[in-house]
Amino acid sequence: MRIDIITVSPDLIKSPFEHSIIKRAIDKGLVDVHFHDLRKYALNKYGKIDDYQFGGGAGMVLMIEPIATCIADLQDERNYDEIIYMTPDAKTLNQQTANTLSLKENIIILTGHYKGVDQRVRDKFITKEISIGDYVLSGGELAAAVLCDAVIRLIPGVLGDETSALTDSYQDNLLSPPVYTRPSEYEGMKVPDILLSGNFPKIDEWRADKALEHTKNIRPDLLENKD
Ligand code: 6GU
Repeated sequence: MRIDIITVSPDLIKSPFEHSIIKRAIDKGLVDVHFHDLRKYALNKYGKIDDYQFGGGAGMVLMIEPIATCIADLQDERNYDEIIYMTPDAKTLNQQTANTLSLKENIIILTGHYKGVDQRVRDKFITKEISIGDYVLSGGELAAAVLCDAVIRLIPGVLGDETSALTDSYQDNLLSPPVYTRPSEYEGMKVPDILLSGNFPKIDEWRADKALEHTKNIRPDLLENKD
């Protein structure tokens, strides 16, 4: 998979790609991530990429021409399956979306800033808009990093069996059951007997019960979408 990220702050977004599972995925050649500084596509030598909004109001808006030029340059090289815009005024990211995106070959991610991008960018180029939650960040860069992490770890070969994504919370619209490790007793707090029993069918049943109970308590909305 190849991911091209178009941003006004490449430095803000690079560091998560230099660590842990994502770095390993890049080193193994399972994903190729490229950063494109929007300012390099500026209209003039002063690096102009934004302007005041028509109709008045505070905040700068990213202009269409630099973004159009950057996307055109990328599309000259290859076809893209999705051109994604990170913005708080969109549907929120969930595991299903991450699963779907992890199967794509080439994607572009455009991150917003200031007041966002000229609506015509969205109308002309964007195939998918994603928010990461109901709160506002100062830019889409961290949101893009979150999306990339959620997607990249699902690419076949990135996680080993021991950390299989299939047992993740959310994979089946359930939150995870509790987990324990040694010691089996800490200051009178005991690990549930069932987990020490060696009875694996019973342990699976216990975990399924706990996952359901936890989900009912914390996120009952998830159960409404569950078949
Ligand atoms: Cl994608 N961008 C910004 N700026 N804020 C957000 C977001 C995205 N998702 C949640 N909040």
